[in-house]
Amino acid sequence: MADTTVYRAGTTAPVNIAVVKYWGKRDAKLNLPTNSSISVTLSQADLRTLTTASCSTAFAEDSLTLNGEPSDISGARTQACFRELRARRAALEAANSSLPKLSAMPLKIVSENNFPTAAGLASSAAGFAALVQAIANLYALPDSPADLSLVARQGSGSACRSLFGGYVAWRMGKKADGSDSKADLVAEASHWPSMRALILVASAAKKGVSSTSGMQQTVATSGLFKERIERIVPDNMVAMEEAIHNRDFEKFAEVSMRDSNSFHACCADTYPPIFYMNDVSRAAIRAVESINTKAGKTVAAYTFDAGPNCVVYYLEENKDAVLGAFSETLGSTSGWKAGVGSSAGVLDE
Ligand code: 2P0
Repeated sequence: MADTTVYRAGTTAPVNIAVVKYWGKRDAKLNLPTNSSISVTLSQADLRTLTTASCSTAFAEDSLTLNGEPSDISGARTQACFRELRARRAALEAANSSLPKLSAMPLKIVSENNFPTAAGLASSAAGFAALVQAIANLYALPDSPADLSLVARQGSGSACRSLFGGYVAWRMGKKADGSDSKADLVAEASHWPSMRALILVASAAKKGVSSTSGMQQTVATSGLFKERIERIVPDNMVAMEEAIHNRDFEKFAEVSMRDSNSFHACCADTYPPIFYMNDVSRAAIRAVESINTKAGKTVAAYTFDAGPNCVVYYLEENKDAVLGAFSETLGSTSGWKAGVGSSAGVLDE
């Protein structure tokens, strides 16, 4: 009788928010960036994707269910992840004939976010990181998080950073095949445990210009962007790593805010221009500036991705000054508070 066993494994993966931003691809097919980036991984207690991967000869075809809805898997990025992971499993099976041939079975992936996908909170980063880690667990791959980051990167660039917790760098690499464009750990979350993130939802609407197409337009048309990738980001990478190593919040904050401003300036310099921030976003910037002025030092840092929502980094010891000010000025804006957390957690194997 045919073996119709269902093999299953699950995992969770966290959201990450960049403090030196990825914006621009030098190779769109392999998802190779024009610059390196650094992010902070948020606590999974607050924001995470939970994914279960199973495979069986009883399944008709590969499938993905996202927040209860069937999702298209025919896209080149999802296909690249499936193909890479199957090839790694097939190599194990070739070396050990007693292993079940999971690589030949259809995959069923079920994925859920514990936050609204529509809120524009880097869901593709947690989503692809969880998908890759769940299948790697199912296939019992020996690959390290850095090895798996090469696969997750092909799903979504920022996903490669969600395979690690804490403070994470994605090194752009130099090779044309992308084999050196992967993530590594700058510091564990425990290195700087008082770091917190406040997420202010300025709009839960889906963003107007997707990151993938927005960054392509910036690369093609912005003159400012050249300055960003040649000078600004390399300097910010060095300064940010130093700030993290030294737990220097003032430096961390200044580089975060300057890098976010530089990224959004390049968006405005794109032709036609791209605007991700709105009036609520700009009010959040002014609120952060007034908190810092009142404190007499930098205790809060804003950063914005490809949408209007604001992430404010602060240290636990300054929470009253930061959270108090936001509830006064932006009383009606919804948000989350998050700690800095660990990376993909294995649920079962
Ligand atoms: C980042 N963003 O570093 C930057 C900051 C948005 C602004 O990574 O095309 O969804 O899937 O590789 O990863 C958003 O880009 O783009 C992003 P793809 P992705 O977090």
